Amino acid sequence: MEDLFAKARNVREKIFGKKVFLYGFVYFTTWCRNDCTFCYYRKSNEIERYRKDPEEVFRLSKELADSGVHLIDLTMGEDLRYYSEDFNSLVDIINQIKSELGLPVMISPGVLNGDQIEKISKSCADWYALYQETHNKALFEKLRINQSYDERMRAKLYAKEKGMLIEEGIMSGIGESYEDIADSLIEMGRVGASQMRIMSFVPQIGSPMEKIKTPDRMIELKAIALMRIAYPWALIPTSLDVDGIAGLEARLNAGGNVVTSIIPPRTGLAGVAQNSMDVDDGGRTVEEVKKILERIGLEAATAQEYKDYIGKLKCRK
Ligand code: SAM
Ligand code: MD0
Ligand code: SF4
Repeated sequence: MEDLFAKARNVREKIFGKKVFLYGFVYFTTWCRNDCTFCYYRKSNEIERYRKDPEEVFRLSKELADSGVHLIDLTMGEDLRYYSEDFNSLVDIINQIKSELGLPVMISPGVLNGDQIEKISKSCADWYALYQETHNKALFEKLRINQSYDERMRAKLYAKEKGMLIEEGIMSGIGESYEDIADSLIEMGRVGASQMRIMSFVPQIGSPMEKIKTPDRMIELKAIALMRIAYPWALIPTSLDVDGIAGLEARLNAGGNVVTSIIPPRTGLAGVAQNSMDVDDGGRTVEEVKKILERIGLEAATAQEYKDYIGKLKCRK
């Protein structure tokens, strides 16, 4: 395993040197029309929810930008309020972040239709993140119940056709086989994902998968290393949303190069897989991440270096 991780770090070093990118995470509405079996925010779960207004979304994004992140990831449950207003306020907020903060934007809105994707791509959002979770269709149907595998895939491919970069992702510990993971690694390349991720499943209180055990982290780490070796140029997240700040070092040592799910403390914002871990005590901040980067001989890139890199990714599509 150590040889595998060392090889992955070596491949990363050739392309990215010591530089690591940092993403701010703004989960701006936790209302959702779907019932994904693995998710805390599924509509059947009786939990406290919030919906942040546009002024607050901007204020939180600015706080993240000021703290030094390189991108703002605007994430939402499939909140019907946004569908009914045809995503106008999301488009406004993307424009405001791009023009006033000067940072690239990722949106993670769930499945959108063609018109909605066109509208968002015209707003110049850089990334569309939409994870299949698995590329085994039978398993997908058990997890994302009453959702269409093909529709989800089509949305992602259409966003790419419209000029956006796309992120694809899977989970480990959801009933997949090793062969399924291998298929997914191939598929993530085939669909043309510029960013690709794996996250270990974390059981959620009140959900149908509450009693399923969280998987051995070695599966996630091996998959990170294999993605790095197979796709040297890829952006590969090391998410703070699975094991918090304590899990960062191992994921970076496996070859990841983007720290995601940086969340400003004490603002009422939640994570997804870990809705509160390390949030309010300031564990998921640029400051804490930089301490770890320094300890293992890596460093945060600059915002300009990030923009230059995604410029190159757009050309290689
Ligand atoms: N609602 C949108 C959607 O589902 O595409 C946007 C949210 S999306 C970023 C949430 C992602 O977090 C899921 O696609 C899944 O990969 C991950 N996730 C959700 N619940 C999780 C859990 N319990 N454990 C690990 N990852 C989880
Ligand atoms: C993360 N909590 O990066 C976020 C989320 C959505 N694009 C990403 C899963 O871990
Ligand atoms: Fe909704 Fe996304 Fe959670 Fe599924 S994963 S229930 S679509 S927030």
